[in-house]
Amino acid sequence: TLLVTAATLLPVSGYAQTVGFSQIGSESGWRAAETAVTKEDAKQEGITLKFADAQQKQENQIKALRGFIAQGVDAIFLAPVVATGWDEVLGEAKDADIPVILLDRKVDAPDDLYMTAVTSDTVHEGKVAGEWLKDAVDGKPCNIVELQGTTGASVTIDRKKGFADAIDGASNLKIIRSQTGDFTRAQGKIVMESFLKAEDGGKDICALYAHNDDMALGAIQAIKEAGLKPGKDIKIVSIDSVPDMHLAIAHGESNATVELTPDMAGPAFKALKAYWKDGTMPPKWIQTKSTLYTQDSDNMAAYDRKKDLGY
Ligand code: GYE
Repeated sequence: TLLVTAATLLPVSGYAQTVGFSQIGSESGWRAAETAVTKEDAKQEGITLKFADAQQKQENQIKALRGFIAQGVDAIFLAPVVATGWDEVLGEAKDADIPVILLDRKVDAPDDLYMTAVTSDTVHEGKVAGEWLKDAVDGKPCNIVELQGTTGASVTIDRKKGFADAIDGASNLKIIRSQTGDFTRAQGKIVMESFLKAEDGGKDICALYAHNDDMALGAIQAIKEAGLKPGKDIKIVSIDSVPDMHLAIAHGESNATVELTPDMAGPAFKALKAYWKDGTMPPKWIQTKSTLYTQDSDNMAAYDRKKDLGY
């Protein structure tokens, strides 16, 4: 009925809306920044944010979502660690009339189970990385090692595919090893060490593609310890554009990174406010920008800008 609609849509003035945010964890600098920015955005908007850190586990995210539903929050933000296995709990949120907005990763679930997804074009990011490398090697033969993100995450699947598509048909480029480093610096280093060991101390490796900067930063450490020069002996391209990566690029120890904003919550709050005001539904995908930085870019300016953002 109209009455019910008005009650669900229009916040009574002076009544603070509450949003529950199920965050994956803090595996990367990018994610820590996303958490910080989301908390700040909520403050700016006068929205109460209930924050739950899932320590990388989907079961913890499902528990958090059920908790938010039981508490009767006005909306839920979900950064889904993996793509599958969400139908049931998203159905429960839907039955409780609580809109869910996905942040930074997508789910394999019918799209009526969530209001919108705020993400960058993660296939495109992989493509940009692959095209950068294709240009950089300029037809020369190049053996590539790949550090994948968390297994089963939409971003991992997409960034792998985008990169593979970009180098498809370039017979000089070959991915010789590909393994997950779980989006962390520590795992990036460990897996790169095993790649180096397996490939004659790294002599047969021409380039590294890492699905995020943190893994690349760990790998840089491993490459140095193996007595090679990261960014020179082994070209490096990754994704996120965290401050430490801008420093590494400025120092010639890495070559390129694709930037995505950690402010996924900004567009999400905007969509929610429009919905609460008059029922406006956002599109199913709100796309944020991706930009390539290389050694020719002003990396120190980017570094300073990020520090201002509170990275
Ligand atoms: O690139 C990576 C993080 O889902 C877009 O997750 C996000 C990715 C980000 O751990 O650093």
